[in-house]
Amino acid sequence: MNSPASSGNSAPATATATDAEELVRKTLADVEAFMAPRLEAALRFSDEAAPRLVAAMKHVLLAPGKRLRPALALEAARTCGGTWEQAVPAAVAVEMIHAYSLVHDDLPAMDDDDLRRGLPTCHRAFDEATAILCGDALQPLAFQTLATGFPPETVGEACRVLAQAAGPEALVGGQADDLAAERGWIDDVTTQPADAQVAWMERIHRRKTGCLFLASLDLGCLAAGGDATSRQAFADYGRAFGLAFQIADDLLDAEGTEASMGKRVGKDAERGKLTFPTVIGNAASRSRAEQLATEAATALAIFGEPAAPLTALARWIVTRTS
Ligand code: GRG
Repeated sequence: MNSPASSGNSAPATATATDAEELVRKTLADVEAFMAPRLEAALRFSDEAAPRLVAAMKHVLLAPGKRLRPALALEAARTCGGTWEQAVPAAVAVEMIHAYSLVHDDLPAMDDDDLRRGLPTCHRAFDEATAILCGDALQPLAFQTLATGFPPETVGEACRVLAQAAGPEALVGGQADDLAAERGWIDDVTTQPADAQVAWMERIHRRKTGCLFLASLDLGCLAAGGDATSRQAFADYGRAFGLAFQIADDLLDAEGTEASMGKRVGKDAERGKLTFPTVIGNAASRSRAEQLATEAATALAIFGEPAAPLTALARWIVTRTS
């Protein structure tokens, strides 16, 4: 299967909410079926790779995640006229960076979690040192995947895009500031006015979560030879998508169950952490997330019908239950 187009995955222009949900369900199921053998293939090594390390990498990378970042990369490629196959290195690489960040985030030194994707976290299933090394190994492997899979004309830009999204101004910087606030290493943000608290949260999440969504879309677009206008449209979609995702994640942490989420919930409240629901309330959070989903959909209007799965996905991330 090259793309969902070949499996009839498209929605009529007048799609109802149920049609849109069905489209997302089918798209994510297609993405999982498409990605599973490719992720597995990406973890085949010579016997120079340590068996316990490889087992840990398989435990985290092949665990049942939603594959949102691969879905964004694959669908961005298809939406701007390419195929899923062209975006495989991008999709595999972003899932590797995401998986590493989850492994390190779950470590005792950070969030200290026991459950991830419905399975014991890496340091629980193996041990702390192996979990650190597992994250360490997934990072360079992501860049090796891009370096091997992208054509010479775009490989440099692809590596730059991912490095920036995973680096100190993005994923790691957002995580570091989040930790600094939680540990009291910086001034207490919770004493500031509500709009300053919202601006703080948006700045954290834009870097910690949003940048990797943006990179997934950008790499998919780049892989398909998308032009500057397409890249800008995906950037606008991605910015709104990322924030909508985070607000929904905060709502799920407040309202979801461990069984449906496959991870511990209620952590934010337990730690007195700033979240959109605690600062602006559940109803305002939900309506902001819905408004962002609309903004995301609008950004992709230039693509017309081919953007239907990404448009539906932006709506689904705010109504999801896991
Ligand atoms: C350790 C450098 C470093 C960064 C960690 C990813 C991350 C940054 C922290 C995870 C903590 C967290 C719950 C963040 C909220 C958003 C998020 C990334 C949720 C997990 O992503 P999903 O829902 O997960 O796409 P699956 O498992 O479905 O892939």
